[in-house]
Amino acid sequence: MHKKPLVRSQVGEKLMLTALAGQPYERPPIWLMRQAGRYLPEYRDLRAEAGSFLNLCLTPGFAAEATLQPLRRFPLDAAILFADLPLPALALGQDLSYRDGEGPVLPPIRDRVGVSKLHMARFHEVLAPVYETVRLVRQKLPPDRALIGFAGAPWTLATYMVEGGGSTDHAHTKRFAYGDPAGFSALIDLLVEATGDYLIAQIEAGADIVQIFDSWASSLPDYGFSRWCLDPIRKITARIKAAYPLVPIIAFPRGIGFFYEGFAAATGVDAVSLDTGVSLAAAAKLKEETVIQGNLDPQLLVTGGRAMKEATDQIMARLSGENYIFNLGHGIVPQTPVEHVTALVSQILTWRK
Ligand code: 1CP
Repeated sequence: MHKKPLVRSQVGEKLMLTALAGQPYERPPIWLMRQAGRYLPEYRDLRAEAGSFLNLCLTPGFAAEATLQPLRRFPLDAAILFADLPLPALALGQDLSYRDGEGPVLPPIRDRVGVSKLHMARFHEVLAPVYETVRLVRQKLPPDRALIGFAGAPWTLATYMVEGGGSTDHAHTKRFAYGDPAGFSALIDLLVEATGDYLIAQIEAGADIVQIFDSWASSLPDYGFSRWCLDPIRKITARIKAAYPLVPIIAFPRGIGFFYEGFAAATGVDAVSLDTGVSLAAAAKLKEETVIQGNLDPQLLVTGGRAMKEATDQIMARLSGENYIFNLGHGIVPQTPVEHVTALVSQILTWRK
């Protein structure tokens, strides 16, 4: 694999950037998807203090604190911006709220008339607190820890905007996309523009890396996969690379199975995050074409003990070495005991071949 140049001032400083450049390292970096959140008692306290989840996300002092909490407990190699995936929908003029302990709720947009009401006029104004959070975190984060900015991919964000919240079948989104591809394209094109702007603003505020979450890419069949998953991510990547060629981009196209092969080349991203369904054999093969991240089952982190240790050893034995970042295959769940996270992080930090 081609080795990418590192920014001189960052050489040897951030293990995450060394790994993302495909350079050799002593051990793989580790961070964990959804490392902030309800499994941490200090997060639950902060959440109660903030009142609402939206207030937590959009108050820089609170959001920066939530971002930093997991790094105070565990020696992780990266912090990930505390925000939520549907925030750009709010910034485009769609209402967004949260029911206690649950996911986002939005008034659904089901057709091109709905799409035509969205606009960029107040986009950066609404998201300004997120950029301020990035600035605050970068100031407080030690220089050897990376800060990951993030956004949802257009397809995944569109599923929340069209369904009006979380869904497992994405039936309305598919009916819109298949039935009126030009109308749905107008939504995706707007989200490509908005997401590119959003990630560039996070980089300008101090994010070292950005990750694009296509958490519902799994729901696209071959028909539509290029148009709604690959193309939008490729366009966003090209735009970021034109402005900031040295900022690594990670994509998480969750659950895409065989489509993982060639994904990095097709989109231009520097790394792909693997879900729990990718076999270690397939992951080892993917590692020859791009940097990979993943893919311990978050439920093993709930179980802990021997099962977690064995599974982690198997992953490390097969994948550690350059081009690999340790992570989960999806986010930490609220039932996770904190001690299991401590044990996992220490296993990676002390791991030797
Ligand atoms: O530590 C971190 O990772 C920080 C922040 C973070 C991130 C990166 C949160 C906080 N959310 C996200 C991304 C996100 N949000 C994704 C992509 C990653 C993934 O696939 O898990 C998605 C799909 C969402 C949407 C969302 N937000 C859901 C899922 C809803 C559904 O049914 O589809 C939920 C439950 C939320 C709320 C949320 N976001 C984050 C937290 C800590 C919470 C829980 C809110 C609470 O405290 O009550």
